[in-house]
Amino acid sequence: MRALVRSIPSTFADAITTQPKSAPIDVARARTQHGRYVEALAAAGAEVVRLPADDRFPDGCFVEDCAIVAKGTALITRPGAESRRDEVAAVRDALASLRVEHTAAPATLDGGDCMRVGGRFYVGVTARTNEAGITRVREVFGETMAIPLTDVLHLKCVCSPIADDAILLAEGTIPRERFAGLRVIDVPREEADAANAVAIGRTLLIAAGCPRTERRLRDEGFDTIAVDTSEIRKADGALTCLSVLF
Ligand code: CIR
Repeated sequence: MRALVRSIPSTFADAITTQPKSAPIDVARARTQHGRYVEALAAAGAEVVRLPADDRFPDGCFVEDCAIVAKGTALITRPGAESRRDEVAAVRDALASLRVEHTAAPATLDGGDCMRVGGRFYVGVTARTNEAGITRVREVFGETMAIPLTDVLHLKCVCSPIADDAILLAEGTIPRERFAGLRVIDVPREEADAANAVAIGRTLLIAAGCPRTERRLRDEGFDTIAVDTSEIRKADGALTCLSVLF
């Protein structure tokens, strides 16, 4: 498994965010945390492919939003935030060994809204991803379930796949019936950050500071690596958004 990542630009403090600006982003600290994230990917067994930062794109390290990869195909997205649209070019080039598909206006689509669990696709309808974006996912990958969301940036802020038939889901967010047929592992409200995990085989990168979820996942037979992304969270980022697995 390869993991595409992109370094943190020196303009990262200008990234889009809904967090209070009272605690400004410390770019050096974000870079240190990103470095540890990359180390964790490698420790979990991924071969890391790193794109250089581009200062024109403060949000460019969030590569997940630029491409959805499955079944040997990379669907290049059309990010919902206009300032992020041109981030996709470098990601497209990095994935050129796959079959490449594109997304055109009026569709908007962020990879953070797309969750693949085994062969199933769930896509959040959010401020970033519209119905035409979901139609595009369906055209390229087949059956896709739309999940309307409010008050959430991306679908994968509150849930993420950990196996071909199992997901983590933050308590009190999406009704679990939406995921009929899957094993749903609840993440307690006070550890909601842990709902966004990166699965590399049976190893999970999970947010640091979530001991209950970590214990639960170990009991389920997973290995876990806790990763601190406190500085990256100030730009509304989490763990999945920092890589594209292919
Ligand atoms: C944005 O608002 O687009 C970035 N600041 C955060 C993107 C996070 N991406 C993700 O969760 N997939």
